[in-house]
Amino acid sequence: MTESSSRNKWVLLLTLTFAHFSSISLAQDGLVANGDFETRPLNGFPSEAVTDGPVEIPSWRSIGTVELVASGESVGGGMVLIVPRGTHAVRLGNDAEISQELTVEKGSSYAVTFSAARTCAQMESLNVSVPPASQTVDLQTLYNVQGWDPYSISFAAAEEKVRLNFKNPGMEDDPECGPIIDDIAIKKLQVPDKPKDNAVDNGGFEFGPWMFQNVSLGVLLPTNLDEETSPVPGWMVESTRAVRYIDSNHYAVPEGKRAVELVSGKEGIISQMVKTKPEKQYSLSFSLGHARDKCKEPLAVMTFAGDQARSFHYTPESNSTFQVAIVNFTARAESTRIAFYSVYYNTRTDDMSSLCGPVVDDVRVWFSGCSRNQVVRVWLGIGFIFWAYFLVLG
Ligand SMILES: *[C@@H]1O[C@H](CO)[C@@H](O)[C@H](O)[C@H]1NC(C)=O
Ligand SMILES: *[C@@H]1O[C@H](CO)[C@@H](O)[C@H](O)[C@H]1NC(C)=O
Ligand SMILES: *[C@@H]1O[C@H](CO)[C@@H](O)[C@H](O)[C@H]1NC(C)=O
Ligand SMILES: *[C@@H]1O[C@H](CO)[C@@H](O)[C@H](O)[C@H]1NC(C)=O
Ligand SMILES: [Ca+2]
Repeated sequence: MTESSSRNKWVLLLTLTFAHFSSISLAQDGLVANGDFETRPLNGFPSEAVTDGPVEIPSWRSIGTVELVASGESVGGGMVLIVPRGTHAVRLGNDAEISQELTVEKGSSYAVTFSAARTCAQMESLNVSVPPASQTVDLQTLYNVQGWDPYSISFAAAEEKVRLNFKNPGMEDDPECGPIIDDIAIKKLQVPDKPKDNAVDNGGFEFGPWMFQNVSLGVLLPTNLDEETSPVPGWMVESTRAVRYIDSNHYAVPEGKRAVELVSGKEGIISQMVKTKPEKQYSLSFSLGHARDKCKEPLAVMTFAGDQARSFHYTPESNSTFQVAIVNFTARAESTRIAFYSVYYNTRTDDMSSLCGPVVDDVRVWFSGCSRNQVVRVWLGIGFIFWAYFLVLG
């Protein structure tokens, strides 16, 4: 008795110690170490001009020309640098890269959120990698007039120690060009519960990447083409441009706290493969909304499901910011692709250039083939139980 209880104590102590250590070392949701580049380097920020020579960026390892830049600085051509948030950010020169090792949970998936701006008019891109996974994020399109945007990509952790790497693959003539990055955060992705009455995973978009409370630009989701490691579990972004992940702190969201805004016309498609039975009838419903971000109407969404392709125009009742759209379709296979894109290329009425579009949320697919018969069967069943109960009591 005493022996086993003292052993239990040891087990408890060991467990607590282990939990303590693992909670210290595992990457927490939110900014990574010095993810906002505001930690002062040992020999000061370059803008303070205390010393010459290379500046070590705390918590990061860099290769090539990686510069800490400050807001208000200007580069060649009199262009003023844009620093997404706070005072400092980094600029990656030709072929330069910056990386940080993270301790993560092996087998889990993570989303990385970062802010990026391009400096020159040329095409700029970023290669974001957590080897062996890598993704090139195109910075050519300006999605809003502020000149920068938060983006998110995701990876599945194959090891406990992974290296998060940002590289500028570009080779521009002007060495002062190259993307600026800032505000790098990580979030462990939860696996959403499989809903019973809905074949769509994460249909309300509530599971997704880290979003900064203070940032009102949403988070752009670039093409991922891989449902397994999407920053918005279950969903894929197809086609060449991004869609915007939005929060209810800054946008009108039909359901819960998160939704997507289709900001890239036909070039930003969000889709999911749902399990179906061939030749059966299903219904797809979703909320079609306006983000209340001064987006100029008309707004419309093209919807694909099984044998159906239909467009819906945003025409809400009275003062609602969304409406519910329904498509009935017949499945043709064991899985059916459902997909959405914006029919129009919309911009905001105030600046005429920030990209915006219709909001999609609360996506549901359910078997509707013989709903009437099912209802009758349920009532017959209840009646039978009722009578059986009486017979037993009697
Ligand atoms: C991105 O970087 C990773 C790691 O450095 C590399 O393996 C991958 O080939 C690069 N991808 C592109 C498109 O340059
Ligand atoms: C939000 O902004 C305020 C003031 O600009 C700042 O003090 C605060 O740290 C920011 N919060 C986050 C979560 O970034
Ligand atoms: C519309 O808004 C008005 C005033 O805000 C409110 O009184 C009314 O109930 C709303 N109507 C609907 C249908 O929500
Ligand atoms: C979809 O099918 C249901 C019956 O399963 C029917 O009640 C409904 O009117 C149909 N909706 C549309 C838009 O065709
Ligand atoms: Ca939602």
